[in-house]
Amino acid sequence: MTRYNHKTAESKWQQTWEQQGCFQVNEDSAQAKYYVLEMFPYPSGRIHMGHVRNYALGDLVARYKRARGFNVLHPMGWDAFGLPAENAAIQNNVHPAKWTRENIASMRDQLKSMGLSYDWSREIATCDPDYYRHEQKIFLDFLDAGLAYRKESWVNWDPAENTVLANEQVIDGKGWRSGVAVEKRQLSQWFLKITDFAQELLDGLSTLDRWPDRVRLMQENWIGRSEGAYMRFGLTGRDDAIEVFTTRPDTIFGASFCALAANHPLAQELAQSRPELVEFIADCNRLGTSEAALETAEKLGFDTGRTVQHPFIEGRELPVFVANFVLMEYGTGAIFGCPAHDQRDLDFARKYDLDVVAVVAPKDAGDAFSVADVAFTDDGLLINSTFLNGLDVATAKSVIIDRLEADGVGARTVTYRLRDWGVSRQRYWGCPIPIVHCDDCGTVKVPTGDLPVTLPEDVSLDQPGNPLDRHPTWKHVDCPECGKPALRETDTFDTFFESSWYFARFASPKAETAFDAAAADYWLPVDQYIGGIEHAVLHLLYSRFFTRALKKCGYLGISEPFAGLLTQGMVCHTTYRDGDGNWLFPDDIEKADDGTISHRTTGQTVTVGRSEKMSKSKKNVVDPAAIIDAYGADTARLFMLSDSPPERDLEWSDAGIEGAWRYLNRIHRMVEAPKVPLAAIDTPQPAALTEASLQMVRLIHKTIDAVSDDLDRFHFNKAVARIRELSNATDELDGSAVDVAWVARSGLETIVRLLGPMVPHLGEELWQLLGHGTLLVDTPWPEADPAYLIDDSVTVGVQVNGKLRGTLELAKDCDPAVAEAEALRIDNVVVAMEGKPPRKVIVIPNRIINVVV
Ligand code: ANZ
Ligand code: ZN
Repeated sequence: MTRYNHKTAESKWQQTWEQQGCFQVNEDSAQAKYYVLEMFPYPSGRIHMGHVRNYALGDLVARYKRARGFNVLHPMGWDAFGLPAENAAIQNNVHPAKWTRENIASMRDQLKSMGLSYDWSREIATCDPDYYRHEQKIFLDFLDAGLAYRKESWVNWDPAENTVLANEQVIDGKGWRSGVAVEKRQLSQWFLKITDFAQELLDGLSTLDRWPDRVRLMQENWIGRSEGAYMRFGLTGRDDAIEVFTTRPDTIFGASFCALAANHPLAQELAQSRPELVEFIADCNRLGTSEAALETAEKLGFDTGRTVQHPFIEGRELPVFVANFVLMEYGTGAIFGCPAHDQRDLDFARKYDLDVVAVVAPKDAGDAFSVADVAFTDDGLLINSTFLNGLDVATAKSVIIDRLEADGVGARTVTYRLRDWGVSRQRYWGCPIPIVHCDDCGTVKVPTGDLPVTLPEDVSLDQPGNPLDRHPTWKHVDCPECGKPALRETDTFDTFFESSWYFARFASPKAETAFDAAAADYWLPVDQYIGGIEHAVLHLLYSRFFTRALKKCGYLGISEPFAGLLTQGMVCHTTYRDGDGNWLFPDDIEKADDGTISHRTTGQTVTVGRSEKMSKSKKNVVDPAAIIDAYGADTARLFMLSDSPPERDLEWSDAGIEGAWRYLNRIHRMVEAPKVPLAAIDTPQPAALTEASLQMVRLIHKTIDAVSDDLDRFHFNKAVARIRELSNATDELDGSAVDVAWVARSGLETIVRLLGPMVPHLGEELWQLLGHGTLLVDTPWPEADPAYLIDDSVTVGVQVNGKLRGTLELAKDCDPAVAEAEALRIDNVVVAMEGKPPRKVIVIPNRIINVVV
């Protein structure tokens, strides 16, 4: 008996698949398509366990669907622009392009060692001019369609990375990568009009029934639709007014102040005569523009000394503040505050000693209701509000808005939290924005014939600021319109630009235009997208927007890019620290027999921390390459699938890997050296089976049925468990009867076919050992015969010449021939027949069997 050698077997089958072009696909209108996509990786240099999990999941889906007869598109590529390449360039003095290319090459090798069923002929790298030239054209088309524009705006500035960040990239007031507090700056930036699609993006969520609810809810919150009203408050002593946006116009009679954003035009105007206000505004601008930053900061206001008139209370004046918690980018950049019914306003009112008048009271509280430290934000009945008194909140809202509209001081409106997407980045390693700035002609589009605008190779990245701007010659060009000297746009696109359309490029990765229409029509949308929950908002929302924008520009015919979405959980591992608090690698740790854990080389005691997402910074990582080397890709893949459901976190354990490895070796042994003789290939099922064999046939069909169902629902861990049960039952078969031999082969073949999409190399190896000359990847998925899925069994009495001699457990409605055969095997029956042959056997299905001798 030879031990399964994963090293030779895995590379052998990888080569076979590649030579035979097994995973290269073309459009075929006669065959149903299925497009499986895993979120493409950033080429950081090496794959990590998160990648392994992601691709093991995707590959299982791809291979399963392929076995089920679909024409499966399963491509892979590289999200190759971005900051790490620039940082590496600075640290290691290597060009970002070279660094990226080399990383791609080694990661491609690693992915290939996993035996993933990619159509490598479709590989793309977003840093390739052949990719980004299409993106430049798309941008110019967006400009023509009014979906891109340039605007002076306040931006989130990351002082560590020297670049602008999108709101989505500011987390708790800090840069998503740098972790440094974000500042506000005013810059001229390119924006994409995602807000044009706010309602569509919201409505579209309800059609995505194969997306996790959690992701849909996150997108809904991000889009943040609010129904409310605009309302004008006339400035005392002036002709103009402050316009506010409110979702609670019903609380107008409780208004006790108005507040402006720091960058509101009126605040700016008033600051001209108030130096302290200039300072206050500057303080506000040091905070990021993100809501999170504002939420956590102390609420501060500056009393401008100005007042506005209450629209419904004659002679009532409200003070006007500039406040750090009012966003310029939301609503109108101004609010009215009603302290009794908004906690933020209440805190503010207590701090600046403003009125707190309750105007909504709980149903049974009555007019005397008042608010102390906690704002009342629930539904109730209006009080202290003249014509609104006694109404509930919803009715009061609609009555007051009608009144605002009738009086011409306001209007019903809907606002969205979603902001337009600022795509300009002051970086080198990104796609150049194809624009020229001319003193005479303004912003001029680079003519399509001149695309792509490529990056210069000779750059210095070791100084702060934008390397393209510093480059001595690159930006100097003649204006495409008037021919005079002009300047290129030196910003590059946010790298989320590239990832917003790559999935569609995969349909026709070599097309001369961004998309070949026929190919895109055939392959899109992606049927199953798989990736991390960290992309729930940014990447997925941008891609949904892009798909709609591309449709509007005539590129694509669909609105939603991803019909199904699976968000995989993280791969976690216990953390360890030494006595000085330094993180330790799992490999640094030694476990004694009594369970104590110490440092392998120093012998120091080690503190065991909780299990967390594997991350380099905490060193709780296991290198996939080492695992694949020691145990094989199949073992790593099986472990990734078997321990928890895909959307949950997975706890890495050596025991788990060992368990997967042992199981695969056992299966190999079962096929290579079967305990019972196997029937020849393609032997038809014997007409009569013993009850034991029949039970086994039932188990086989039930396993096929259940595993198929599990795979359809992504219950991969359950599927693995069922295949293991079938393996146990098959391993227990005993004897050399014809039906046992038949059942043994059937069991093994079924196990191999069901395991194939999970452990494809071993699958091929075993398929061959079982005597097949075909490839397992080309073998259709097994079909469950419904006849064997019936579960109920019945107890049937067995008589000899009318006298009860025994009972049988039989499947309900089982074949009478089977019932008869079983009956004649019962010892008591054989004795009662006294060696005579049966003259007649009467089978009354599910009830009784009478043997007449
Ligand atoms: C008066 C009021 C009374 C409000 C009350 C709330 C409760 P959502 O639901 O998130 O859309 N607001 C409006 N514009 C703002 C801005 N630019 N910066 C900060 N806050 C702003 O929130 C809408 C509410 O947030 C609005 O309704 C407004 O305060 C405030 F008892 O108006 B409300
Ligand atoms: Zn010009």
